[in-house]
Amino acid sequence: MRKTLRTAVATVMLAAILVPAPVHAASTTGALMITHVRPNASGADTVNGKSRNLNGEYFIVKNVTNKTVNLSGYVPDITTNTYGRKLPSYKLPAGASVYVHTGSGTNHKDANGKHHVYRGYARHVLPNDGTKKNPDLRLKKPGSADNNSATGTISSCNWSKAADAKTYTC
Ligand SMILES: [Ca+2]
Ligand SMILES: [Ca+2]
Ligand SMILES: [Ca+2]
Repeated sequence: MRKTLRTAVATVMLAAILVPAPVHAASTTGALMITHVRPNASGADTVNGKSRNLNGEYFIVKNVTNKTVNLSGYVPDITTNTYGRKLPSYKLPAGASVYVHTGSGTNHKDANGKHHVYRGYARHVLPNDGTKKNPDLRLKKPGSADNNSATGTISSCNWSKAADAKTYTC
């Protein structure tokens, strides 16, 4: 009996060791969670003084609830600046994820079932070098200020130096 228990305990401990713990673990205290980020859009950010591929810079937000959530009013707070725009009105279905693009476009669901919303900036806003801050991006509940503080935060994401066209897990 004792030996069986010991074996069981040893097995559980071994299993715990063998399951790799994720380095990052996205989390949220609200309905929406930042799961991924691509801070450094593919290709040169600027060519001849003009910003390029603004929509190649994005982060991904997931509705972790079992009902539709409107993104309206949620505040992405990039912790190195204070010009964060609220998310637009867009109904994100239960369990679905949305790409939040930096540039302009029409909010929509694509042919592969992926959702996209656009923030309408004329330049890149997510820092390619995220070594100075931790976290680099917070998602705050509606009514919050983009003041680089933690107040109102439901989910956050941190990165360091972002490679070109690389997507990071939050
Ligand atoms: Ca960037
Ligand atoms: Ca900010
Ligand atoms: Ca960072």
